[in-house]
Amino acid sequence: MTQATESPAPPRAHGAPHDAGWAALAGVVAGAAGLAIAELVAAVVAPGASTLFAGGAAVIDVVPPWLKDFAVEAFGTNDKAVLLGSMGLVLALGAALAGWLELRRPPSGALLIGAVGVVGAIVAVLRPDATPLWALPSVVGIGGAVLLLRSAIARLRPAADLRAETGTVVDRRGFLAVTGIAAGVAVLALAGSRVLSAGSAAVNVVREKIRLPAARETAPPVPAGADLELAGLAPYVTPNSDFYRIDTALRVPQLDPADWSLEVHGMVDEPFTITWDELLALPLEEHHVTLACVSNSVGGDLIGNALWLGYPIRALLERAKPQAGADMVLSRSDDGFTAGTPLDVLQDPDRASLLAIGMNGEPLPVDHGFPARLVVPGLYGYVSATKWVTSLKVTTFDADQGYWTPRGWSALGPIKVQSRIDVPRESVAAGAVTVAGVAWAQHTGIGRVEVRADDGDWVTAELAETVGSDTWRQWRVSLDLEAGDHTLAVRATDTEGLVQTEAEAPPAPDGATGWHTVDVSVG
Ligand SMILES: Nc1nc2c(c(=O)[nH]1)N[C@H]1C(S)=C(S)[C@@H](COP(=O)(O)O)O[C@H]1N2
Ligand SMILES: [Mo]
Repeated sequence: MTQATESPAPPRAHGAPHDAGWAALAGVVAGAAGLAIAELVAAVVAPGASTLFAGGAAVIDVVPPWLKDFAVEAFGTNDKAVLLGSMGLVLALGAALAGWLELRRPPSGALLIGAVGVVGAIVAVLRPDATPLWALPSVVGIGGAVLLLRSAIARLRPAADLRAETGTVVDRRGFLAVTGIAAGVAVLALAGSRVLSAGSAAVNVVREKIRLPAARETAPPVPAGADLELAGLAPYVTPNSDFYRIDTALRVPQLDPADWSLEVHGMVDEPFTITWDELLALPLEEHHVTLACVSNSVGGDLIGNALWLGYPIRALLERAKPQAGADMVLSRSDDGFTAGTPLDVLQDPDRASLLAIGMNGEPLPVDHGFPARLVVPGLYGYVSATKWVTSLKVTTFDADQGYWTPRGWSALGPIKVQSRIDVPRESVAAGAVTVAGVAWAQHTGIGRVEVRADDGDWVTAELAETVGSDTWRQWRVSLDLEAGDHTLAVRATDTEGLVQTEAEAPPAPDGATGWHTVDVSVG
């Protein structure tokens, strides 16, 4: 024998580097099994209580306005998928680290995973709609992950010790078996939770069966000239499937109208609760209203126009009889979201503020607040448009705050006059170029839209028809453009003469300002 083959393997106190990789893998598999078990328990106990969703919801709640702004701007309505994806990545890295730690220094890996479980349980119990039972998914799931991890790594460790003495690996098979079982648990638990939560699809079945009553007061028909029907120009009425969606709900509330009710209470003489059937029996109204998000950046698309069917909030308040001193209505969603709306705006007889149940001729889509939401012309959604609404509390701005106010957004959110160029967006042929878009100043109305190329003179655009001041308005103008690069700019003026400001402001705290510009190459 040669010298080389005779020398024993160098002694190792801990797992070989090779085992570190296996340990990390076991960490990830055990972690995945734990989260899947938590999903399964949550599907039985309370869907919102899953470690992932409660954790994600908590992250959303603590996100500062600039980050929310950034997320909405960068990912638009995919912001939730991005959030869950990044959480998954962080958790996977943490679980891999836990596996490695457990091999090096037991039980530190198990403690790390356990800590995640404790945080998950605390965060779930602190959700606005939680009960103490909401701790269960994290406790059971992460408990399972800890057991699986300890059991798997324990089988790697003797192997490492033995190798130090003999150079052989003995329990790789046991390790693989435990890790395989953990992977199986993950898959089965996830599948089980999917099957159980398929019950939530039931709300779609209920929704499909609903036939909404006709409005007592129907909306005026949309004038033929309201929609210029140009390719690339946002249609006057936004189809439900294209309507922007913004909310803090990682899991959309699944409310059966049979169990839904709206409580009107607080500083009122006659508090009452109204059920779905009672609401449907009331004289309903239809109104076209353009909803806009405060997070919309200049030129952005977090805005849409729909025909809403509902009952006037004003009438609900009349019945409840607000007391002197009240100046706000705090509306609350089933998922805990709240909006603070000035009481006088909701009582205004000339403003069509609705408790809406219909959107463009169908029941509200689940994502847009089924079975009932608020729609208030002229205010950004975050201070008015509560979806899945279950409570209206008459109160004061001193005593209560809507969800976004302590997070850095203004307590009051009137929509600012704005305009957007939809066409052209890139390149056009030289000559007469049609420039078109939308402009909005809800509840005041658009009086004029002007467009200019580069530093040229402002040219007044032709305004399309509109059903009224509560919706956006399309506009169009023909500009003579020579070949070359040009910057088009638009500015709107409301019917009271207020000109859209050129001063640029970000969405936070009360809505973006500035002129929308588009760079086009003309050839
Ligand atoms: N329950 C609930 N309602 C909510 C929100 C929310 O986060 N939760 N977001 C509000 C905001 S910020 C906006 S802009 C509108 C958007 O309504 P949409 O998703 O139907 O377009 O809903 C409002 N209602
Ligand atoms: Mo919003």
